[in-house]
Amino acid sequence: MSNEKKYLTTASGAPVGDNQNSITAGHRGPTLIQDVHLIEKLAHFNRERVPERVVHAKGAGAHGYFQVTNDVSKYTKAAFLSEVGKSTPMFIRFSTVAGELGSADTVRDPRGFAVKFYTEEGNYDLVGNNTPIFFIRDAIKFPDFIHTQKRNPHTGRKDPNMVWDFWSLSPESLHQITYLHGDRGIPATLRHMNGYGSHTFKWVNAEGEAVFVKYHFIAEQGVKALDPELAAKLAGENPDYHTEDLYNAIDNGDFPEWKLYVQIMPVEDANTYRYDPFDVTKTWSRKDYPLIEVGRMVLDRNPENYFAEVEQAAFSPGHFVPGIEASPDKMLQGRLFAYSDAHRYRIGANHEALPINRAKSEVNNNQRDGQMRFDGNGGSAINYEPNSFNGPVETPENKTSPFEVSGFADSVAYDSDDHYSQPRALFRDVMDDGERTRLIQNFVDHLSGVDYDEIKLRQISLFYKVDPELGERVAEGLGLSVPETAK
Ligand code: HDE
Repeated sequence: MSNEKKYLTTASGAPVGDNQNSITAGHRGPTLIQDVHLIEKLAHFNRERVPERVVHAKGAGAHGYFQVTNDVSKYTKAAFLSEVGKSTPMFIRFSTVAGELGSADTVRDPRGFAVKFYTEEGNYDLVGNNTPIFFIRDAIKFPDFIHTQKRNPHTGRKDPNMVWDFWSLSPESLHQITYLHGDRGIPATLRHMNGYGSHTFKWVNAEGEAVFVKYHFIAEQGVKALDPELAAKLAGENPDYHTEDLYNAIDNGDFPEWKLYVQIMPVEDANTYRYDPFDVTKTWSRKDYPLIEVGRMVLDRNPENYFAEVEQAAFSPGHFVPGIEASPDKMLQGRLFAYSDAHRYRIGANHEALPINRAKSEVNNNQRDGQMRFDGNGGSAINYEPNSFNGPVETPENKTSPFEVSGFADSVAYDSDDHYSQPRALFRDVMDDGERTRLIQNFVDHLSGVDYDEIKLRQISLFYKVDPELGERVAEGLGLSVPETAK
């Protein structure tokens, strides 16, 4: 604690004479409206909350650095990846998905894994999860999907009927729900889980040559699950268990670390690969596209102020830097709009100027004014382009790389509906007997909350298509039989 004496003031800096007693007319008279200190305190208090994130509302953040450990400059011209040993400051926010601010950390849910790299070419945001895939693969379904994860509009309570009605009618969700109901669905801590970009992105090198990439952050601490019973107990006793663990680890100098790898796919493979590489419900086999090391991410500093740094952090998948670009993944495309739109609504038109979001490289543009413009607003500089007054100009070498498109504008479904082979491989080849048994129990526990056999049987039929053993064992656990139509 600093021992320098500080004095209370109003928000406008005037010294406060009495912070214990409102000003009243006489000893027992009514409070006077001229007690501007009282009025200011109560009025600001009413305005302390900004809208919470509509998803990923509960989160924990930390500062750190990213250091390049392998030369990937033949794939990307991104400056922060340009040489081994180069270090870039970053900020990460971990989060759950469905719960409101203040909800429990230790729930079965994907975890947000949002990284902001403050690079010399502006901020690069990699806004992923701790799962390499997602439930759906077209942005147009996202509001519907999230409605089923939130509260029933009639009862105001979470409702497994909505969750499983949607999932049993959306077979593309099978891979992610199998992953989610396995051991990785409730991480032991935020330190003991991997992170993924999930989508396919594009890297472009200095010669303009492109490749497709998928990102993998592999925890140096290893991956550990939390026992579901302990998780439920902690959800009641300490809803901030994961947040507390991360803070204490960093405070104690036990800095968590992840190795970043990428899978690289040549552009020409995209048309022939056995899975649509832009379908975020599918992974790329590491046998086909092995992991290539890129660097290491170390978290070594806790936020000073939770609201200023964690609540106001604004990540967007649209924050690219030269050498890193979007792929046609329809979920990614939708997110390119949604995130900054959410921030404009939540924390204002000038959210990028907030300290936690401000680029550490020079920001020059003609965006002016708007609420809370506290950063000088461009000073006396002109605010248009082209101009004759030496204003900032474009740099054509940083144009997005051109790519070919074909066909008609249309509402197009994905070509493939093989939603079974990848969860099958997860169930048969990745999980051992113990995890398979825990998976089936977790499915049975979750589906037991559903009131309609029609929904349960539809989901059992999908599990049966993944693997007859999975379908049979979940049906048995629910006291039902696999429908003949599924066999
Ligand atoms: Fe998000 N997502 N998302 N999401 N998401 C948000 O942004 C959205 C998706 C993820 O710590 C929102 O600031 C759409 C996939 C993380 O601040 C919102 C779609 C993945 C975070 C939003 C998706 C994510 C968010 C909520 C379907 C993993 C927290 C408020 C196209 C690859 C970031 C906000 C943080 C937050 C939109 C799907 C991860 C509403 C439209 C897939 C980690 O903008």
